[in-house]
Amino acid sequence: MVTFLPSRPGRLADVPSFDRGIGGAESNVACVLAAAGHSTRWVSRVGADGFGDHLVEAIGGYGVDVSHVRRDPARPTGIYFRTAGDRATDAHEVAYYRAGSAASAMTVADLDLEAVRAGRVLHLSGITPALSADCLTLIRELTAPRPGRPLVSFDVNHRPALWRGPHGPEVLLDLARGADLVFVGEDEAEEAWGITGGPSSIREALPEPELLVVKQGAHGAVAFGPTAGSRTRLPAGSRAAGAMGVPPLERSREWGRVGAGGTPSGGGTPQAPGSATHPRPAPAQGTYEPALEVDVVATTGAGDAFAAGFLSATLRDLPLRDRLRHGHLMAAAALTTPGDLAPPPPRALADRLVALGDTAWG
Ligand code: KDG
Repeated sequence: MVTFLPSRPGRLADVPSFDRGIGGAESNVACVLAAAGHSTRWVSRVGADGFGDHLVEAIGGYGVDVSHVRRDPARPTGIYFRTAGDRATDAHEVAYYRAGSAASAMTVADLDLEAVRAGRVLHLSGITPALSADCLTLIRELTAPRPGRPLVSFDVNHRPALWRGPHGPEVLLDLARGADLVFVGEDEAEEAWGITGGPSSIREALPEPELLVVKQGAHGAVAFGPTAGSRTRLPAGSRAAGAMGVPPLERSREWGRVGAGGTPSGGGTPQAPGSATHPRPAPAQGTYEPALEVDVVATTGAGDAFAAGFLSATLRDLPLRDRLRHGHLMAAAALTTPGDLAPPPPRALADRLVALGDTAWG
């Protein structure tokens, strides 16, 4: 979607002019991944209008394959306006103009699903199913079990303003259960699903995905790797598939660090599942990494950048801790620009920053 960024702070009613930018959660992820050197494709639907031209050209300009984006002559491209966030609370206003937009008319029948499923990772968000009943059906189809499907990544992206139809955000929990990798904010889990009690409670409610990342805003993020009961549905032969298991020793050590940082938990030494001497391991254990401290200009797009950094590191088989660090690095770049997108640090620099170690990150 096209985004309009305010020329100055203030209420929507008072801002006199806006600058055009590009946004949309999934295309943001595709752009950051492309800028980080990955081959990406964005599959969507935009109007046959000037805004649609702009999106296709700008997103294509990042190196994203836009050849499967459909143009809809009957419906407009979705747009939205937002105000600058309050520095302390990040409270801002958003005005969506996307009801009846081209993207809201996407259906299972008219998207090229082969093109959608062609990559090693398929990234979806909880925004699309909120757009229309057809879009909800589409995301249900893409998160349904299917042999040989790509790693399905799902960012919950709860947008309260969009849930106006018969369904509420509780459907996002079902959709998340069908994914292999889920990103969710601790605040989103509470607002959308009423889950309180932090990352472990969210993991308890969502044990199915192989990987779960719980974001804690400016504090950091916790990643949960495979548990005894989780499915393994990663594509055979994929480099990413081999990377999903995190050595128990590392998880144990990392969990100790979380405890030291103030998130109390049992933890303990993980044991082999199922045997008499080794009862099933304790429920999910997480790997915590603190976020980077930056002077925030705007938070929009930071979650997408975080997801892109985590996915980039996942595609490169890096350990969970480094995936989180790559996520935080990309998010820091997005947080320090007014628009949704910021050029990510070059890969070699990102790798060096991630390797700096606990002193730099603690
Ligand atoms: O994550 C950033 C997005 O929220 C923004 O670009 C707009 O996709 C968007 C939405 O629907 O909120």
